[in-house]
Amino acid sequence: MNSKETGDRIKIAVQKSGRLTEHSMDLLVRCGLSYSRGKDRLICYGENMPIDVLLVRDDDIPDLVQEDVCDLGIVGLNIIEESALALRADGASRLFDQVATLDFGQCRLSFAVPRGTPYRDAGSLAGKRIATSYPRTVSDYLERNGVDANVVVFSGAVEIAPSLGRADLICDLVSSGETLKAHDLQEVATVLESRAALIRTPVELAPAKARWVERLLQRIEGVLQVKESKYIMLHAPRAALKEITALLPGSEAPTIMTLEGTDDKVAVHAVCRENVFWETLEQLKEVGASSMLVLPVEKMLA
Ligand code: PRT
Ligand code: ZN
Repeated sequence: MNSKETGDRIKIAVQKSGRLTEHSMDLLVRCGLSYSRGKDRLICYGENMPIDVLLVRDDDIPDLVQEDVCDLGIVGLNIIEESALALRADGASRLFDQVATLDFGQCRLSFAVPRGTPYRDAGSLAGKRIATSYPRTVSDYLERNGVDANVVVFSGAVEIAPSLGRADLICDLVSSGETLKAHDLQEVATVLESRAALIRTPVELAPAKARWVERLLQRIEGVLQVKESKYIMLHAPRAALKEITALLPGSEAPTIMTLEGTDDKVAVHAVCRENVFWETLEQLKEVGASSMLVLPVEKMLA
């Protein structure tokens, strides 16, 4: 086991309890991390890698990374953008680096008006009271569009602001749109498309730590690629090779092997970086492929 001297270990800030928690921990486990939880349940100690996970509120993650309390953090782009604007406004000389976007936590920060309220473009926001938990991102959007409006800060339950008479419209996170619908609100414009992302400290890491961060980043990239990837094997007439390889979704340079005892047929093996659907197999069959096998990919390292 690695030493648990905190200085040598990588600290990753992850949301303690919320929409990103399970996905974030699952990602780290897929990267090979096994861990035990500390007594206070606020730290997960990596057992097979020098990596510990600090469980915190998502809003605190950018600051923890920017201040180099944590080396890495997993948090939504919505929070990253709001924090970056705050840090810049405070004159911070260094932010944090965004090193990867991840495949969970997808949502968008959108304006929504009470159903039936006319809305044409950003100009329609002029003079309006806008309730939001993202005041800096919204103000920045208004400024970029040359619109003057009043931003009213709500820390939660933003969607009830119009019915309480506290705002004319809202700017909040939307994923399925059900919450807006339930409050008779209509999405009219998107300010930011968001998903979870990995950020890292602006401070240079000690070489041993830097190597582990690099390894982790490579593994994350592998995990993201693997989810959609398939390994396909088939037999193909040599004459149809061009057509067949063109049909393989997202594959680079397939391996072509001769088949014992035939001159006109070859075996094709390829990694497809996209899902392989029945329709693709049917099209492959039409141009002469046979003996097709599609297998899931478990791990991938470029
Ligand atoms: O306690 P802590 O501060 O850590 O958690 P939190 O309550 O601030 O965050 P949490 O767990 O709700 O969300 C964490 C992150 O998940 C957000 O910062 C986003 O990056 C991402 N995310 C993805 C979402 C949503 N989808 C989402 N739908 N965050 C919030 N919502 C809310 C939204 O605010 C609205 O109330 O869900 C409602 C809308 O959902 P739909 O499906 O009805 O449109
Ligand atoms: Zn939060």
